[in-house]
Parts: sequence; C-alpha cells; structure tokens
Amino acid sequence: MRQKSRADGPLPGPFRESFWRSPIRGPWLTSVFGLVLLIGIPVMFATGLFSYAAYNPNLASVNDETPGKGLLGFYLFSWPTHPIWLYRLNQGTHVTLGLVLVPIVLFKLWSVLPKLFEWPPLHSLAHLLERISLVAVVGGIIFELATGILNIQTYYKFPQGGNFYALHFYGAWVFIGGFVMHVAIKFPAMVRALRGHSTWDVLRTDLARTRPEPLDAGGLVALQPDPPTISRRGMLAFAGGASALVGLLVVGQSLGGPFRKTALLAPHGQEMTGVNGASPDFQVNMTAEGAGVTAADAHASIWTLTLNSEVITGTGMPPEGTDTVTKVTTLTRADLLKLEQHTVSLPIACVEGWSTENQTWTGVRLADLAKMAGVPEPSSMLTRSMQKGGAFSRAVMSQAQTIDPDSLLALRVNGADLTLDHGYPARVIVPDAPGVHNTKWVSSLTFRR
Ligand SMILES: Nc1nc2c(c(=O)[nH]1)N[C@H]1C(S)=C(S)[C@@H](COP(=O)(O)O)O[C@H]1N2
Ligand SMILES: [Mo]
Repeated sequence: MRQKSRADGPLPGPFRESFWRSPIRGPWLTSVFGLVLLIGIPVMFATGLFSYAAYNPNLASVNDETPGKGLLGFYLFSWPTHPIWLYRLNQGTHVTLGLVLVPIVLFKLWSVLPKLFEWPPLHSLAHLLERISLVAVVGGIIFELATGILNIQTYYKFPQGGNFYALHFYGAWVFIGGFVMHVAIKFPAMVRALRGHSTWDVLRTDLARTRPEPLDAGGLVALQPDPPTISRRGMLAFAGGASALVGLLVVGQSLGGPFRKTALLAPHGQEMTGVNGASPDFQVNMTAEGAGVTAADAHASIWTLTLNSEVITGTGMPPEGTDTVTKVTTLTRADLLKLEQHTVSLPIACVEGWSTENQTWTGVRLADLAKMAGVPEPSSMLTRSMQKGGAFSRAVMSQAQTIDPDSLLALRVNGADLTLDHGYPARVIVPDAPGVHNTKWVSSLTFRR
C-alpha cells in the first residue's frame, strides 16, 4: 500500500495537515458513516428509479420530456396498479430516507474534510480516478439532496420553467456512477477500519478515555490532535439524533393518522383545507384558486366531459394540432351520475412524499367510459383538465391503469360531492398511481389505441 509521508507541505492554512486537529477524525468514524450510507443510498436510488417509472415517462411527452433519456430509461417498466399502497410506500420511503440521510451525509463530509485540501491534489493515475469519482459522488449527493428538497418544499421554479424530473434523474445517474466507483475503491478500507476496532469498545469509551486512531496513510487522523471535546459515541449519538429528529418531523406526512400532526417540516403534512361532507377532511395540494378554476367554470349547468378516441400510428405523440382525435360524445355531470357507479378506497400519494389515508371515491369506471368511446381496449388514455396551462393539467395513463376496475372518474368522495378544491365536477383516481396522474377538474378523456 502507498505510504504517503505525513508531514506538512509548502502551502498554508487548511492545506497543511497540522491544520486539522480533531482527535476523533479517522478511518473508523468515517467508515461508520460510510456504512450507513452504503445501506441507505441503494434504497434511495431504487425507490427513485421506481418513482420515475411510475410516471409512465415513455408513454407521452406530456408525462415527461426528459431529453435523450432513452439509454438511461432502459429499465422502465409498466408500473403495477396493485397493491394500491405500493407507490405511497415507495415515495414515503424515498423522501423520508433522503431527508434522514442529510445529517449523515453532512457528518460523513465533515469526517473527510481534510481530503478536500489534500496536497499535492494529484499524485498518480489511481488517485486521479479516485478524485473524479469523488467529484461525482460528493457533487452528486449535494445536487440530489438540494433538488429533492426544493421540490418537496414545492419550489418548482427550476431553470427553464423547471424540469425537476430531468435534473434529478440525470443527477442520480451521475451520482450513482461516482458512488459505485467510490465504494469499489474504498470498500476494503472500510471493512478494515470497522474490523480494527470493536464497536462495543467504542461505545463504552467516554470522553476522558477517547484517544486518536493510529496515524493512517489516507490522512484522516490528525498529525497534532487537540484534546477531545466529544467522544466518538457522543458524535454518533449526535449524528443519529439529528437524523432521527428529521425523520420524526417528516414521516407523519406519509404515515398519516395521528402522526400527521408531527410532520412539522413537511409543507403539506398537516393541511386540512375545506370540509367535504365528512370531517375531518383530507389535504389539498393544488386548490381551485391556485389552478385558476372558478366555481362558474365548474358549474354543473356549464361543464361537460368530452370523450374522444384516437388512433395512434407509429410511436409517441402526434405533433400538436394533428387531427388524429375523434370526438365521440359529451356527457354532463347528470349523465355521468346515471351511469353505473362504483366505490373504491384509494389514497393520493404525491411524489413529494406526502400522502392521504385511503379515501372513499365514488364514480364511473374509466373502463366503462372507454367502452362508450368505442375503445374497449385502449393502449393508453390522455386526461385533460379544464385548468389552463400548468404542467399537471394533462396526463397519460397506461392500459393497465385505464382498464383497472378500481380506476374511476370520481364524482364523489367520502359520501359527498367532490368539493371544487378536490376536483369538482370530476377527477381521475387510479390505484397505485403517483398523485400527479389523479387529474382534477377533468374536461376530456381521450382513449387511444
Ligand atoms: N388539474 C390538476 N390536477 C392535479 C394537479 C394540478 O395541479 N392540476 N396536481 C396533481 C398532483 S401533483 C397531485 S399530488 C394531486 C394532489 O391532489 P390534491 O391537489 O387534491 O391534494 O393532484 C394532481 N391533480
Ligand atoms: Mo403531486
């Protein structure tokens, strides 16, 4: 193994090894944080990829416009409609875990901070590769956590009108590339460091008996350590405590029930807007006012639902304005209420991690509307909202989602007519779909084959 000389070089300040004085910094502490991330990050990555697949990004550009995702979208599959809680669990895990790992990432970065100032910055080809992987892994995790947090804080103003999906998706692949390289390079050192000390001994060592680790080749252990002000177990308790606290302040938005009140860090966690017959009501992300939908537009004497059929030739969406769509019929809310009504119990689960408990939705099966449109076996369905503009006013659903008996055009929820904020006169509700596909204030359904 390379034995780097552990002595100060010519540069001042943090570039000098003697600048770094923490007596607990060292391979063991770094490896403990590293091990936590080694377990957590693959779960983050997998739930992130699942979440992306659940949007049906390949079905239509209205779902996702990520350019050139073809190669990285190799794994995309048709997201299932059952079990109905799967997306809720997936997204609750992705978002909660991402936030819980923030303190761990910060502590891990602190533990290796001297490496940022390592001098000389490059001394071999292997070292160059290691440093490239570090740029991807450190830059990547900061970028992924930052974009993820901005999105769940409903800050949607990403550059160019904002494509969070594209940024977060590409960022994830860059990050995971660096992560895999970093793990491959560091895994043996991590195992060695963890084996070198009994965890049990470390946990029994108080401040007075805390000593620096033996000098390491990697340059984490201080050359001239100060006396300790915190034990290693104290540091672990601090990091674990910070992580647990963040978790406790967000997980309620995904668990629901009495825990919802504990989600102090979640922007939607505790909202209970309006009353929809039965109280307490469930939260509303996008209000009618926010979407520019007025009670007058939605009035039962004005509103109609248009059913279209469309024959798609080739792949993807025909260019806007191309007339491949045939208008089959229009229905009023009264017409819809005369059709066979079905009741299902389904949650709304947003990509942002928050979700509702199961709500009782009543309305007409999408499958029945597809038959009325003369497309009993649609390859997909395009929903349009009467909301003008807005990224979420259109969505395309897969065949499985469209013909599932639990997929409804809902007219009522929890025993009362939908309120305007819940999507009156009609909203799509599909089992296990991301919330964004549960379009509100529906104006047309286009069944495609
Ligand atoms: N027309 C319309 N439908 C919409 C949205 C929207 O902005 N406009 N938001 C979607 C998103 S992102 C989610 S998570 C759910 C949330 O439902 P809620 O706004 O009733 O809470 O509605 C979906 N349906
Ligand atoms: Mo959402």
